[in-house]
Amino acid sequence: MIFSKSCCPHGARVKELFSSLGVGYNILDLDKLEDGVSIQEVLAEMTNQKTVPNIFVNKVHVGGCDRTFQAHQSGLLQKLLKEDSAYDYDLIVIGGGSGGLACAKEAAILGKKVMVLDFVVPSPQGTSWGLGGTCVNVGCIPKKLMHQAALLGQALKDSGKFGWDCSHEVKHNWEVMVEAIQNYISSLNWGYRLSLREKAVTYVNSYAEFVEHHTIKATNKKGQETCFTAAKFVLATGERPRYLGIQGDKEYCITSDDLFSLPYCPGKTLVVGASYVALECAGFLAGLGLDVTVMVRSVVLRGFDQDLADRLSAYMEQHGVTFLRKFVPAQIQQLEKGSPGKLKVVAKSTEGPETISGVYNTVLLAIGRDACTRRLGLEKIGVKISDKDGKIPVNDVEQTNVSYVYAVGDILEGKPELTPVAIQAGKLLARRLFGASSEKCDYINVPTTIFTPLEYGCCGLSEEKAIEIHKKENLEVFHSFFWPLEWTLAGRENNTCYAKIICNKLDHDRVIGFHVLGPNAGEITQGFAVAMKCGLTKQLLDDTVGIHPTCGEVFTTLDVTKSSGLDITQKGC
Ligand code: FAD
Ligand code: NA7
Repeated sequence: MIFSKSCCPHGARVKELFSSLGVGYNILDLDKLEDGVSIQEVLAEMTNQKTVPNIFVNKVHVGGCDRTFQAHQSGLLQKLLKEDSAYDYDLIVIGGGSGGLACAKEAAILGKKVMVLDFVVPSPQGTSWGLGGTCVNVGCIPKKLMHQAALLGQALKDSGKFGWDCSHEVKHNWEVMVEAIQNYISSLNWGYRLSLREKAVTYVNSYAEFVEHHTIKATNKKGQETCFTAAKFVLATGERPRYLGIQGDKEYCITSDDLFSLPYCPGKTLVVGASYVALECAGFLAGLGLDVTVMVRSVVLRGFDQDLADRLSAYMEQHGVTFLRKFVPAQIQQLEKGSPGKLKVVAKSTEGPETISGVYNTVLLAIGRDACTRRLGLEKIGVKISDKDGKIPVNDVEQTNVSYVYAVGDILEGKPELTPVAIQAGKLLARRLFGASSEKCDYINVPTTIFTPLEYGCCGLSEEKAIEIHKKENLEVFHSFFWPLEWTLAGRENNTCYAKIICNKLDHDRVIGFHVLGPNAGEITQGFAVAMKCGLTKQLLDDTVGIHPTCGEVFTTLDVTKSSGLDITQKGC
């Protein structure tokens, strides 16, 4: 099927090519049709190609004139012409993490022939892992379990007041914790393989890169190469930790890729970076009793509500974590080898000539993550990536600028980097591609929680962002401290846990920002995120009867506005 225009010389070349191959074709000259312009618009939407000729063979979009000739040269066109499915697979997914697996499984459920390739390039420290991607192996799962280990330590401290006799020495054993966590992760890796097999998804443990249109080369651990073709591709390759690019960093520092399987206790640790991965790791390491310092380049938790970020870092500081603000490492030197060894870190101020140095057993870099898109051969097929950070721009149906290539998860430009987002996007993409669905992934009001010693849950806008979008005079902010009942008896501090909502006065006091700092913030935030999706207003919160005694009930009784300046400190219980 050739969509062209009567005067188009490229269309004429394609016609000649098909004639020379003895292939019959249909042609639609859009300039001769009344609705030609709208057909061209629809084609542009479907294929991301605005120009003609626009060629389809056996329902598969081939592209324009050049692409058709390239396909002819590579033999792909002949394959496409021969049979309905000229490709080895209907769908190849590159990356077996949260987004990739969800997409692959859903496509297989919808009856498609699917392949997933997943390959973990070992970290500079040599750490690698199994199927499942970041979340399962080196992200959410081990992180939350280590957070739990730290919370149990806190619970042990509290338990005396509840009558438990814990007077004998209680010690934490890093090796036991790591072994248990790694065993659990292995069971998840196995479960993923099994579920792919059950759904007849072909899993290949190889590194994938494009070599030409519709074709990837898969290279396994032994260096053996195999090529596979597919009608459609989904990129879900995720991100890997960034390094500082200074002397000694790759040699001596670890990242979150190494921490969760570290075979020895890291000891006195410097965490570089102040975003959520940094604070979470610093939080549980301190909770396990280690001496922890966080080196902050500018602000804590950039992009999050700074009011909550400050309260959170103040709490961590009061609970033993040292914050070195406005410093960046300049040099890392090894003083002693060992498990752990000793490292000297020289750091320079971001505000002046001052330098400082410190000795640590471990330096953990948590300074951001780079999208794994630069070694995928995307330039060979013309998929655009951002020059700045390698992220992939997609339209609202996760389609890249190359019509048969889609992308989901952490590699997307401007989207939240969270497991449930990647899963939702992957699943819905498969349903749109291969099912009857047109449902798109909703990236608005995605809730999240930072699992620091005092958890921080949020949904919607930070106060700063809300002011930027809606202007301060159109907002009402309600806030309150709260004192979890469990903390009272345990003698833990009042006026620390905090709740805040931001309401849009111009829209029925709609809740556009939800923030909570306290125990189980993730559990609390999840439910309120549903309410926000349903259009939660301040009135609806006031009309809701709370559950007593819980932390979440504070949101049903918020009556102090920030603008009133009234004191929110609590005097008693
Ligand atoms: P990934 O899960 O990273 O999967 C990508 C896979 O593709 C990897 O296995 C990779 O090795 C593979 N791959 C890459 N290139 C190729 C190639 N060329 N060929 C074959 N395979 C390839 N999110 C939350 O929602 N909650 C949390 O609590 C949370 N905690 C986190 C804690 C940490 C320390 C980190 C680092 C992340 C955390 N995240 C959390 C984020 C979450 O892990 C990611 O958002 C999620 O894993 C992204 O999924 P993905 O499918 O985009 O990529
Ligand atoms: P982020 O969210 O990109 O944050 C990076 C942090 O590291 C942030 O505090 C940065 O400070 C700091 N940073 C960045 N570069 C440096 C250098 N060179 N020196 C010192 N400090 C630096 O990364 P995360 O790893 O926390 O999380 C990335 C995603 O992974 C996240 O969205 C999760 O979904 C999982 P800045 O504020 O820029 O000054």
